[in-house]
Amino acid sequence: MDSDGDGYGDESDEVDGDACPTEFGTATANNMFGCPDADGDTYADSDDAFPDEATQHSDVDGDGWGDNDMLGSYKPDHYPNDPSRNSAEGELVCSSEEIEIDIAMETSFTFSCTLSTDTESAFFARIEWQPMSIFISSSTVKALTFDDTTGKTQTVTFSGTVLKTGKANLLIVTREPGSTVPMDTHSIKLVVTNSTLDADSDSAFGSILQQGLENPIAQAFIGILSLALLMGLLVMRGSKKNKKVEEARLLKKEEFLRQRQLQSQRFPPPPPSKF
Ligand SMILES: [Ca+2]
Ligand SMILES: [Ca+2]
Ligand SMILES: [Ca+2]
Ligand SMILES: [Ca+2]
Repeated sequence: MDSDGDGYGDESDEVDGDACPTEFGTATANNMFGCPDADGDTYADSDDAFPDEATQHSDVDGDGWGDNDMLGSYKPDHYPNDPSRNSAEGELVCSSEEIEIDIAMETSFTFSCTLSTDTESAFFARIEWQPMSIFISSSTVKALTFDDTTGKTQTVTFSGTVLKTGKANLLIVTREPGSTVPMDTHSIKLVVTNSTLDADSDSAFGSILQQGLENPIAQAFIGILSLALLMGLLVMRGSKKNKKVEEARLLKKEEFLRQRQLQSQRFPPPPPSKF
């Protein structure tokens, strides 16, 4: 009898017996013939520490990382019997702690980072730095493979182009894909200046001005200057007013003369006497 029709007989004690006689299943590993196996890795879902990950089925130390540490497997545990360690471990050392750039002389910069590991099994590593508005990088991620042929130390080189002056902290992070915890990090201080702007002399002028303004003699001088300016303005306004009065007076005079002329035309003077 094969009630669930998966090819395994209902008698579980016999050859090819179905360990799950009422459930259709394809599992074969660990004598769990005929039980459901969602990820198809031959391990029954009930016997699979990672029922949806085909590359892993056991986790002996129970830290959530799989015992299969082959390259490309899901969350490979490089320390399968140590619950406190799991992903590959390494130390990152970069060529610079601080990079200073005078944007007037150059805009590009490079640095290198070396990852050293003592993890025995093969693994992938990513070395990444975060792009920021102060620069553009030619490549932000370097992918490395560590295996028997590569040795335990590898170096990558990064390059970037700065876009403006300022300061930034470049954070370089290395991690094994799938791991949320970085293997190691390194930070580089990036200081970008521009010597053609001559920021120092500007600030020197500013401080002289500031000192001058705080000097009592200078303050008195500024006071007198302000007063003189005010008086000058008042005088200008006064002469403008006088000019207006003068114009009005002349207009009045003209009008008076015109009126007198009209009057003399209307009443001409008597002709001169013959005597
Ligand atoms: Ca079955
Ligand atoms: Ca499975
Ligand atoms: Ca699995
Ligand atoms: Ca472990």
